[in-house]
Amino acid sequence: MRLTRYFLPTLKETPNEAQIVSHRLMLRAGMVRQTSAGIYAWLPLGYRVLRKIEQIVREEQDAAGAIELLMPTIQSADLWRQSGRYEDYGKEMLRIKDRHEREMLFGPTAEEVITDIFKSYVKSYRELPRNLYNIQWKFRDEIRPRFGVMRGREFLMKDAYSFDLDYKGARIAYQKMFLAYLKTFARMGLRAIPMKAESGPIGGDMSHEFIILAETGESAVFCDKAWLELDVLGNAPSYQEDLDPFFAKHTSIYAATEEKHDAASCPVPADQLASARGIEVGHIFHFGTKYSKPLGAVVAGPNGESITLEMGSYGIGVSRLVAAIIEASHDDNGIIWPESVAPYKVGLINLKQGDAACDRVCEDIYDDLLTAGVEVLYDDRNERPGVKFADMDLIGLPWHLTIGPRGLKSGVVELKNRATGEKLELSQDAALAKLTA
Ligand code: 5CA
Repeated sequence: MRLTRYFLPTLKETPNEAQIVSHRLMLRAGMVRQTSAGIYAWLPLGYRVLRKIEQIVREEQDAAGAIELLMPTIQSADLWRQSGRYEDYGKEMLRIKDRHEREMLFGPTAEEVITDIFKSYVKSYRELPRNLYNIQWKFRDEIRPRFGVMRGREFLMKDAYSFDLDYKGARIAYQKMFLAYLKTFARMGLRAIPMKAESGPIGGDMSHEFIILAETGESAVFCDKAWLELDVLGNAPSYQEDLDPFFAKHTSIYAATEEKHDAASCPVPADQLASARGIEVGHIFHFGTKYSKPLGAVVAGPNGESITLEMGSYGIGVSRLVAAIIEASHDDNGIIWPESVAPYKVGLINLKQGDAACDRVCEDIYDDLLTAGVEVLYDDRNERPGVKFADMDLIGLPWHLTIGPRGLKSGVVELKNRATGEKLELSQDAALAKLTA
């Protein structure tokens, strides 16, 4: 993409409504624009990152055996009356009436809808287990939307729902998602710690929040310092294996959210306990028959008996992750994208637009990168080098390839690694080889 034809409205000034670094950087890097309180338009650069994150989430859900579908954003109030949650959900639910005065709502989550779909088709234990997920916009009328997309009112969530015949099966489904979450967040360069958590309005008896430690996190969390060094996926099992040992290991190292932590009964000695703030990027729940029972989701068992389905649900805050990754990976100059979610891999900087040699080399490199399938953003603007460097650091692409008249005279271009700051002077061919490897 050529910057002169792109839509990248970067800001020099720090917007004063933004209180945390990820929100400031997302606004400055032209990634999102607030259109109403807690509701954001995703501008082109931000949307690319959102889609990359969504794709990693999708691949790991698929690998764990979950099946993707798509449910609507607008739901009928009737189903929520059947589960008993319509009144309980309170003001966080955005309630809507259609032209026939029918009560509808913008879904804050989808346990009722998926249970209703599943029970309409699945009648026998032979069709179990199943795990169905979708990646869809949710709406929660948060009393205090803040920190940009970190706590929005409209946000993108991956929500998966497992259906099993008994507790044993449901536990395996839960463990699969537990492992899938650790893999998902690791691919984004994040260390997410699973912490014992309250299950809140979703309900249930077993629940873990996946938390990224960050000073700006909304909740206080406590964990054994062992978590900070643990090679989480070092000996990760495959999904076909017995996941009990892996699950037991990772749930035995202490980690709890504030609501679950009790200083008096905490098994970890004070000098081994890390107390920090955290961002919740995922939350998994086992809740048994909480929804299947009132909604009548039953199957025929091996002897023809009627069995109420065991369920769990598994959420990931896809849009929140964009901000969480920035909280975990930035410096004073801007964002530092891990390569797996970067909007473009390479930023190509022409230091002297209009100079015949610089233009020619840049055009050649740009074409070669595109041909090799490398995502590249070419700064072909007629701007001062300082402006170009500052913008490129701000938007945080992993590699910056700079072409200037002085370097060209000695046959070199400069390749900078955004994360380490390391700069290499290389021949054009060597730089290309490194970026296309
Ligand atoms: N039905 C369950 C799991 S499918 C559920 O709704 N879980 S949840 O309430 O914990 O939400 C799942 C994830 O969505 C959270 O872990 C969080 O990362 C994200 N999330 C929740 N509320 C918001 C919000 N207001 N803004 C951005 N992300 C949010």
